[in-house]
Amino acid sequence: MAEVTKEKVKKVADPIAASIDPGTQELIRRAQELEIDTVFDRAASMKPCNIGMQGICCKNCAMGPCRLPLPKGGIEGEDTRKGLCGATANTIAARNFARMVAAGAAAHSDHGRSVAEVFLSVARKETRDYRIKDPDKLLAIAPYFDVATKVEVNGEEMDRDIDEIALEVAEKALNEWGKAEGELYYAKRAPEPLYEKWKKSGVVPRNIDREVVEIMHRTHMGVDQDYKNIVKQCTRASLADGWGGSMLATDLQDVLFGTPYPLQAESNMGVLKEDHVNIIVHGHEPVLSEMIVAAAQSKEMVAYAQSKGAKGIQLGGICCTANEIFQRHGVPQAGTYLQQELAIITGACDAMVVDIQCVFQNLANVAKCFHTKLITTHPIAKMEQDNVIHIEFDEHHAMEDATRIVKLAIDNFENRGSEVMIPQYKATAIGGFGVESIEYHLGGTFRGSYYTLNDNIINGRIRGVAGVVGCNNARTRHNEAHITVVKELIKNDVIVLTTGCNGIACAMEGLLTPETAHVFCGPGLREVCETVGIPPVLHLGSCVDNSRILLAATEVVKAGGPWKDICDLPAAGSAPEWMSEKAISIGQYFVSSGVYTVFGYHFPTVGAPVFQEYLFKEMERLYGGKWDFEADPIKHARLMIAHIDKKRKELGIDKARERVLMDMADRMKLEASA
Ligand code: BF8
Repeated sequence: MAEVTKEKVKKVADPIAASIDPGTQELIRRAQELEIDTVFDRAASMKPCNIGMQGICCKNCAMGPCRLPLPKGGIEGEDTRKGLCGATANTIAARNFARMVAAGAAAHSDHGRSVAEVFLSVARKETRDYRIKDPDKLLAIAPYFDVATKVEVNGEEMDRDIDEIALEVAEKALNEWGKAEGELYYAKRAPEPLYEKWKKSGVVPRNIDREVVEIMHRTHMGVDQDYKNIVKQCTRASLADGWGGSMLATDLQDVLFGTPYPLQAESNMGVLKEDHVNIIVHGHEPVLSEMIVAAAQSKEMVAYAQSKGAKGIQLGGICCTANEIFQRHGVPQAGTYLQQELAIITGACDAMVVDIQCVFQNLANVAKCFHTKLITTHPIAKMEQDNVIHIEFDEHHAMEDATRIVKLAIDNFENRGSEVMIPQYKATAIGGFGVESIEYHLGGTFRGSYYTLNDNIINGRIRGVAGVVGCNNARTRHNEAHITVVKELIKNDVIVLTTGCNGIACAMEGLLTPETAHVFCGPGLREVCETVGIPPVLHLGSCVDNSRILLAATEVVKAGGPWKDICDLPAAGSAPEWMSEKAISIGQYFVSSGVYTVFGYHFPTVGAPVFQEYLFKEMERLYGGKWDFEADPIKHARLMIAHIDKKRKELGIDKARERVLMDMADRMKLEASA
């Protein structure tokens, strides 16, 4: 078996050192028994390039690559390193960093564009397979596009026709990618002081595509050679992602597929069932996965599966598609980014359907060793291996495509080999939180507002708010930093908002349940969670849904308190195991929105200390947020807590917190002296 891959693997991974999850460890071991290499083994046998990872290799022209390693013992005096053209280490690292922002912003925003195109088809009634599921959300976002929701008829104000509103919003939304004049509509959703800072610095995005293109131009050989000016464009492009492409993706997905509200599901590979047809949906755009869910749940397909000897159809998600179908339908998450090959190694995956982003090409090699049908669906994301089936997904006949894919999986059930090994690990998880549901949960229909959250931040029961997000990285132990950072935060009364693979990691670990509050939280956060009935770790969706974190922070600002802007809040961001260029774009828009943001694993600018200092210190003067890096997860969380405490002190709410933390002995002393 697997002769293709067997030869190449020099070393194999130690399963225990590779992941904290026992199910993942079992499957790594299983793959090794079958002599099929996985990302964990490849990480053990191939080391990263030390110069490239420090951001100081320039390959932007054919005179290079120019490599500018740091001198042994560091830089004393002037940094004289330069490439053939004279580009300094700062310029090279800034260009590389900027290109990561551009790629990340492009990925999120192109995803958003696809959703906007489907939305326009729906508004034009060109497809019957999708429809507007949440008209209230449409009415809520329409004003941001200057689209009227009321009309005057005979002097009376009436509700405007919803189809008309949809069409106007769809056209204006799609225009955000390439409009010739003006600025992004959503920039004004930010708190006013933040918008004013962007305006003053000249970084309000003009349109989404232009900001990405401009990074590519500026970082071409011989253009922008001032790292501060390059970072300025990083900010503008990243804002076009966070407050543009990603936010539009989230909003339009909510309009089309429904705004998530809390629901319960399960997480980890144990959700697969030996006696069911198992279909893994992997990638990012819910435009595909929504239809697969609908097809797999249809009576006809279930009956067809039963006619082939299966008890039913089990869907499972990997990566952000997992988050999308989890938050809207309660479809279980099979695993994170690093578990994608392992889903096939179970031997129980009848089909894996992928679209865009975070998909390993090695899936095709692993699928060759099993009966699994690997199906690509997106015109921009194909694979060269000949065992991969391409079924192009089109919104005009989406249900037909989805049914074809599900049928293919069902027909493949009988080809399953006898060697099925599904690790029996899974955890219950509550997901589906968002700006709207947090408001509802904390205030109910009677008093739905962010007031309760603000009140508890001010009185210190909630010490602060953290957004912990992002990928896995095969260079670090799978899920270890994610879980350690989150546990340390909630232990110290910091409520966590999670998305992406961190959200799946937390779900697998059982942290997305209200009961977690009792076991892992500090006393203040526990009290709030138990009173309101929410988990201390709130799952807000996929990586494009980091826009929900921006909007939740904006709601906290708007609901009132001693703060005026996001940067004043006792809040911090984190990506403990990042790997994707999208993570860099997210980090940059968090920082440019005023959030202190800590990355784990390593930072891709360490080879250019002056440029890094600019990101880590000086950026704070512009927007109130800054980057930081700490690989050790406990120290990482403590940096975030220290920042939160600093903000509490600046706001004058540190005293309130001390009062809350008094133990019983202190209280008795007080009572005795009264
Ligand atoms: O967009 S967290 S590994 S799945 S990049 Fe990819 Fe990272 Fe996972 Fe989603 Ni986000």
